[in-house]
Amino acid sequence: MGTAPCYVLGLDSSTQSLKATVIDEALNVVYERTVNFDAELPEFKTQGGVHRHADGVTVTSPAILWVAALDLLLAHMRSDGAPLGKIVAISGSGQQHGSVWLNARAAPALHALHYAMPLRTQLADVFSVGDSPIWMDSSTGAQCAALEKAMGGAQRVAELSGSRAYERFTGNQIAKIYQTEPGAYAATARISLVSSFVASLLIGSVAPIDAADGSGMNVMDLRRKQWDPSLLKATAPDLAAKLGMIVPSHTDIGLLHAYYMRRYGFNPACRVIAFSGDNPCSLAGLRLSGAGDVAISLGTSDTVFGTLTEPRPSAEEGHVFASPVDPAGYMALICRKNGSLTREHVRDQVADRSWETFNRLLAQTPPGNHGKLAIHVLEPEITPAIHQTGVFRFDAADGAVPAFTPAEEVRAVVENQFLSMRLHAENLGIKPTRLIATGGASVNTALLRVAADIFGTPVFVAEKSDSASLGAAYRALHGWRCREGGRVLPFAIVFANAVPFRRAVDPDAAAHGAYAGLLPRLARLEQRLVGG
Ligand code: XUL
Repeated sequence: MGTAPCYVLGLDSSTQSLKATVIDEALNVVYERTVNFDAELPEFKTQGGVHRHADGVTVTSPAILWVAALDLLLAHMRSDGAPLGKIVAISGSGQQHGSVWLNARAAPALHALHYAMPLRTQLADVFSVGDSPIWMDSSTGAQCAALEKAMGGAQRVAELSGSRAYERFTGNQIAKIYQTEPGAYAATARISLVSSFVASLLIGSVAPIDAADGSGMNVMDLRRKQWDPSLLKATAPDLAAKLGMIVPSHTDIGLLHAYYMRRYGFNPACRVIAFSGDNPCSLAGLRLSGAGDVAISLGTSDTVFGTLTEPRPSAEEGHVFASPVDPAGYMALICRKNGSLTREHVRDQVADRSWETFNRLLAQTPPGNHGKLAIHVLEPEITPAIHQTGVFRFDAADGAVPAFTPAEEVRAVVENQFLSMRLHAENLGIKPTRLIATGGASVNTALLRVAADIFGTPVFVAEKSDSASLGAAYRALHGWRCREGGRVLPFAIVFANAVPFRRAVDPDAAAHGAYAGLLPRLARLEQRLVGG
């Protein structure tokens, strides 16, 4: 990057917060700062960054919250003395699937941003739907069924788009809004993803959607990386124009708008690289290097993902997305909605709200929990597709039981999560030889030990547990280097000198053996609950 010190910025717009990570050319993190939505923007009255609606299945976030959070974060950065004037490129990560609905006022308002007024004032009236549906929403069962019917079945939708119809996928959310709020749909000029929306704020025009995040919509042809006309037609009318272009994830999408130079002191030459989804950005941040390297991300959602060369999407479960780092590659992903919040719920119920107590209780029971299994469904689950909420506990003979001891309960929730991840990852052809753990809960070695024993592989951890935001910064560097080089460079050049991951836990062979019999049992028990 030349001789003067230069930096790149990764912005991570997650469900609960907006985070900035600034790295230097040697990949050192030189600055980090997070705005927590509930705590720092209480006027939006979110819980965990979202509004859960009374029907139990609709989950939204106010789009203007993300606008307000960006100004707040940048103001913090400026007063912290972050090196804003030396940032040469910005990229970002967004929670996947969420949609931002823009009316005809949006494009001119973005273009005309004036540094003397906050974004939220200037963009207050640019939304045709103010409450953005997000990934936790599971209210579109009817639209999913209709899409699969119109296309000739779930396998056809999966073959084309990489996933069968999923409730949180943006196309099905779009179909619902078209059907239930036709006036709002008609008043919509553009529909962005959370990722491309935050990018739009930066460049001052409606940003294109990148192919990796576009794969989470059920309307993109996964192989051609273009909107598929038949999927669009089965979703809502006039959709192609509302969605705009799809670009490769490393694309330079424009210069940072003058608003940010005048208001915050950013570099006038700062470029913006296409934003992508949080799981694709995590894949970049974890530098997954081909067969056998599989990531487990333990955050609000728990996800398992790895790279793929040949997409084989399944009508049963899981997703195939375009790769965010290799225009010819793919990634496979499984998402479980009952992740950290569920672990925290059990901690609060039986472990005195303390992770220390939680881990001590976990150590009191043996791997396999004497055959006791539980399926915690505090939120309607994505994988497996269990809609009825509750905690379903079973004894060693598969009989339903009302309660476990605290030690059994703690082990049951953790073992269920990792057993289910392994079961569904195997169904999708993901077979790790090493796991790389990330996300907030990846700092808990007791949890990682259970993961190592269940998968039978060592677990590695990155120095930073937040790979989405770091991955966004790596992608900024990659996109910037591709632009400077005038061609697509291999992503690996970015992290050639990165610090290797730390081997955190090795599997115990006897413990691994104890889990062999539990997998088919869990598969049967899940099937009893699926669809209900
Ligand atoms: C992935 C998914 C979640 C969100 C979390 O398909 O729905 O992991 O991306 O932000």
